Amino acid sequence: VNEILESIQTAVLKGDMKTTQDQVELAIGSGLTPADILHEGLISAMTEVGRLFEEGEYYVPEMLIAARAMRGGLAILKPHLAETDVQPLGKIALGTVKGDLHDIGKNLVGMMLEDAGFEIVDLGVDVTPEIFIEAIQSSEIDILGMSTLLTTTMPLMKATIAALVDAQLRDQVKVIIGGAPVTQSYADDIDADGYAPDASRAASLAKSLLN
Ligand code: B1M
Repeated sequence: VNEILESIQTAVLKGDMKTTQDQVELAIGSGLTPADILHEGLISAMTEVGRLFEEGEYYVPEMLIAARAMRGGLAILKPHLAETDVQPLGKIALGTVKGDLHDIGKNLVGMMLEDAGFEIVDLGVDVTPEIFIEAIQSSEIDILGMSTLLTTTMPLMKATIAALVDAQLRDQVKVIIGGAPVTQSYADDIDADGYAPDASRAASLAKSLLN
């Protein structure tokens, strides 16, 4: 791995936001692609954080400061991830489901969707089915996007789709889902319209669903 990417990883692992941001700037200046900086620098560091947590070497506070550093790095990278200017394609309400506070992946998906030309209504984290429904009722949402990182909160995706059916809103929106434990077969099981394994594929999925 490139030296700068390695120092990005180290900085995120240490939870050192300042160095993460400096190294991301340096990486951009050195001509590394934003996609490489994102995947091989920032995201791979978070994967390592997850591994260290599983092994009991990191605890929640270490995960939190690593997440903070990652978000700091993402903020620097964001303008560089933008694709070419495109017409607004539609409106997407995005949230992490009830019981789940993870938002780095969701935010990244939001950024990519925005860059792909969608308008994003970010509902935040710990979003109940009722809040998703209110969002659809209060503005013209084309796509509802749900994220979750916890196996224990995956059923909330199914519950939200059931609530949409009950509120007779299911036909008004496309539903897309994602997050580390989510799979295409889970999306099929709960009658979601689509699943994407990462942020850039979430953007192409959203485009294809509205075409
Ligand atoms: Co938590 N955590 N965490 N955590 N955390 C995981 C998810 C875990 C896998 C760690 C582990 O054990 N290895 C584990 C879940 C185990 C499981 O359920 N199977 C876990 C746990 C257990 C917990 C707590 C329960 C810990 C505790 O308190 N005992 C707790 C839960 C709190 C809660 O939510 N109620 C908890 C807390 C936290 C922090 C708050 C400390 C922090 C989150 C900070 C934040 O988000 N603001 C945190 C972090 C940072 C992680 C890890 C290390 C990193 C997650 C991340 O940001 N990844 C994570 C381990 C890991 O994933 N390696 C872990 C980077 C991000 C870019 O990837 O989110 O997967 P990801 O998003 C991707 C794709 O999934 C996809 O695109 C994104 C970009 O490409 N995607 C979508 C995501 N959403 C999408 C939506 C779409 C489409 C694609 O369409 C709408």
